[in-house]
Amino acid sequence: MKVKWGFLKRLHLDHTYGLLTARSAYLCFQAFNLLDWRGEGSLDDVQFHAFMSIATDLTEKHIYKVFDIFDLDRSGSVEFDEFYLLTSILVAIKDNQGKQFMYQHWRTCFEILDEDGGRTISLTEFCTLGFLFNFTPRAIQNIYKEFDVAGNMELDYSEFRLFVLAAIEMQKRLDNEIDPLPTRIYKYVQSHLQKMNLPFLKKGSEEDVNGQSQGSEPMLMVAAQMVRRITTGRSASRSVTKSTERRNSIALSQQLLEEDGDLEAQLGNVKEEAEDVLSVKEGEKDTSITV
Ligand SMILES: [Ca+2]
Ligand SMILES: [Ca+2]
Repeated sequence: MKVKWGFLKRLHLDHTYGLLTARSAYLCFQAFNLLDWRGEGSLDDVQFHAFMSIATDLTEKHIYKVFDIFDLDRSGSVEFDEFYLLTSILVAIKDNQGKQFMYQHWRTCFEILDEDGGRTISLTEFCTLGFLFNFTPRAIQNIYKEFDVAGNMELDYSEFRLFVLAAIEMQKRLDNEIDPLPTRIYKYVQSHLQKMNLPFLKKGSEEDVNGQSQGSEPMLMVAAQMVRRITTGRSASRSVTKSTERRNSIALSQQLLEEDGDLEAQLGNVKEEAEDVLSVKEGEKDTSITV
């Protein structure tokens, strides 16, 4: 599940408690009131669907599933407390803190996943609802292999608790192992430049992925330029030029966008850094590239 609504990007969780900050909770309440246009203090399935289709990339089938799950008191509608819980999860996922959220609210998450209320989470339940926390079916299979101690394809409280503890440890390890974001983007751009045999990639720059040395400057420029183009949403047609470098970089950014939809989100995070780089470059040289 991907959170795509700009409004939710303004909301954040308090790190200590894993709940919406006061300001975020206020905004959440305002959003709820807007959606609840009849003023009934609850959202019906249609209003809920409208919200979820703006906020996420879930299919209609999944959205109605989420509606059923979050209607915790089975009232046939989603009240503010239920909406608040859902929003907290969406914000956690948006901030890549889904597992942290599970850790902090493991009992609530257990109850969400335990759809039939039987006090265990069956493999089927996990598979049906795992998309909420972005677990792939394969990951879920592995979870059961490792944490279903009793071997009955059900996770009870203690098995689930063990799994959540392990997941958070795994997440920490992953976070430490993964390169910082700008480096990853430079690597990504670099590999594409090489694949496309672009002429302006100077020899000897292949090893340098941090954009520090003279040799990698063109690559850095392209990355910065690409970030700027994507994040400002300007069309390629406005940037047509005779410059080979510029044409190549436009082609490259389009190709990157087609190949990796997630890149757009990743690139948004380094926009400022990239713009700094670009403005320095523009100040230094007459041959600057503007988009
Ligand atoms: Ca309800
Ligand atoms: Ca169950």
